[in-house]
Amino acid sequence: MKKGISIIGVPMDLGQTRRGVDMGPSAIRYAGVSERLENLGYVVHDEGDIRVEIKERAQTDIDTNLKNLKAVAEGNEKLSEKIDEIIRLNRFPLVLGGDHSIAIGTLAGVAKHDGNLGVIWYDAHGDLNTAETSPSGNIHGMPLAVSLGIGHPALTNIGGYCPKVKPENIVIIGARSLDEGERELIKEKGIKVYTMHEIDRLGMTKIMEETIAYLKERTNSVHLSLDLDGLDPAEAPGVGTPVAGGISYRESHLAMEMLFDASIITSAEFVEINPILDERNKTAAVAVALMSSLFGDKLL
Ligand code: B3U
Ligand code: MN
Ligand code: MN
Repeated sequence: MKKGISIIGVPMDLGQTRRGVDMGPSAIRYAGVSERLENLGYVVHDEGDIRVEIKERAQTDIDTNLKNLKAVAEGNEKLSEKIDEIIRLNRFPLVLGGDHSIAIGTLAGVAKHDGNLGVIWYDAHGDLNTAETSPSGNIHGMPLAVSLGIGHPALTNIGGYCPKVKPENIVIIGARSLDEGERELIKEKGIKVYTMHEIDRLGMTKIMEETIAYLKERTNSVHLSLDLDGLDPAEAPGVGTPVAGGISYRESHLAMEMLFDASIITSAEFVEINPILDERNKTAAVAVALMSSLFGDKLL
């Protein structure tokens, strides 16, 4: 793994409707992210936050059902430029969300440097909706579709090119809430998905062995997009759309440790932490603990 890590906060709450997820970056910093990574021997550069419009000023666009489209697109454009700059400096981009709509900007910045990028989408949801299939109009339910080039052009063209990711280079882990249109897209595009059913049947060790082998075979760099609602709400309660029956804290640590051992991850983001809905910053602490495993913290 690269020795230099750049932390970028994205206080984005415009991709969904619950208040508080914009405070995620602050909560993760408070939980000690920089210190934890420095203690592992990394040089950590905290780049501060990307400027995102506040909800009170972000107007919902009239010609679309996509909520706050303009402001979400603007924030993501800035994020993609920042990510591009960090990769040019040969540092590892570690993005702190913010709602999951920020993956649009992260991937736009990262995929500019690798047209064959792999993606691990650790999430209860598929985030594969479009304006047509979305039950909510919330852009945080769409970033993976957008990265495949499917969706509103104001989003799919961020970074000045489209698409960002190939369907066969994506692995979704932890899915247990998929909308009808998302299921169809998964089948149509042949996206690899490990639902909770497969995790229960095969165990996390096998899931990660398969995921790593699959991505190693076809890609040279892999982005980890980790939505905290992939975990069980009992262990990560501070999320806007909790779904029961999720991945455990221990399974998640195991997954992160195996990713470190495989040395395939070249960028990462941790999203959807909502301190207002959290219990004493528990979910931010979980996120920092998982980051620490991803960057090589070992028990012995
Ligand atoms: N699939 C639903 C719900 C949802 C997606 N992502 C989250 N929730 N966090 C939607 O609105 O697209
Ligand atoms: Mn998500
Ligand atoms: Mn989710």
